[in-house]
Amino acid sequence: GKAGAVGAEADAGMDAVQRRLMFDDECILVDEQDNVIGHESKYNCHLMEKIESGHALHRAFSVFLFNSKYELLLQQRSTTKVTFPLVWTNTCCSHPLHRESELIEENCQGVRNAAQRKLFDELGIQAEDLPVDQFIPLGKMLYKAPSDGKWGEHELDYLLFMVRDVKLNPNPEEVSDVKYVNRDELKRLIKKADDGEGGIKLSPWFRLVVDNFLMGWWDHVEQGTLKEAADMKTIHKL
Ligand code: DMA
Ligand code: MN
Repeated sequence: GKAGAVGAEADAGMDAVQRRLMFDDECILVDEQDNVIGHESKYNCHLMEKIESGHALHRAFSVFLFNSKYELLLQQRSTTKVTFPLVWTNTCCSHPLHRESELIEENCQGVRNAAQRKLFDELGIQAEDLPVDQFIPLGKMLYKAPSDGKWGEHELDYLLFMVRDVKLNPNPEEVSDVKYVNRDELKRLIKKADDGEGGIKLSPWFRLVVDNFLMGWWDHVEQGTLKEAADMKTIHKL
């Protein structure tokens, strides 16, 4: 049909690396209680049309990595990302895939394995620099966010924290820039984004974490009490 033709035309401009991920990555479909109900290509999971029909909710994760000065590592997404290009966001985000090692639910093992995989793919951090047992899962949030007309997100997002000094080697296919921020620097960045200054944009999911959880959890980062803040039972619908 006509819509299909327009869609195919739009896809013709898609970066080859990102296109491959869109079709190779098989995301985990969940219900609103985070029960696995199936799987679907990354491509289909991020089509606004599918999202609006309620058939694209999938499992995701967002990593917040702090250094030993308790600064948070941010990344700016590359210009070639299909969803949310060039926005500033938390350290690393992606999806556990529908494969045995990333479906393990006990102690969030599958999501931890996926996080280790993507921190290497996106930021070049070696797996031995990121022991999976050192990720601290703090919470789960459910959110929906449009990117542009065609693409968007509808995710059940596991929020993982880690405090660790690492060596970075960002992959330009994924990441256009990185920086560590302290709380004041983050507040300034948020103000710039709010004022539309310098073209700075923040991702909608990072903004939700900032507005609902981040400063309280940052206290726990500094006090070494992150585990006390964890609540993996509640699913925060934002
Ligand atoms: C998807 O991230 C996950 C969240 C929490 C937005 P992404 O678009 O960066 O996924 P990928 O890195 O797999 O393209
Ligand atoms: Mn997603």
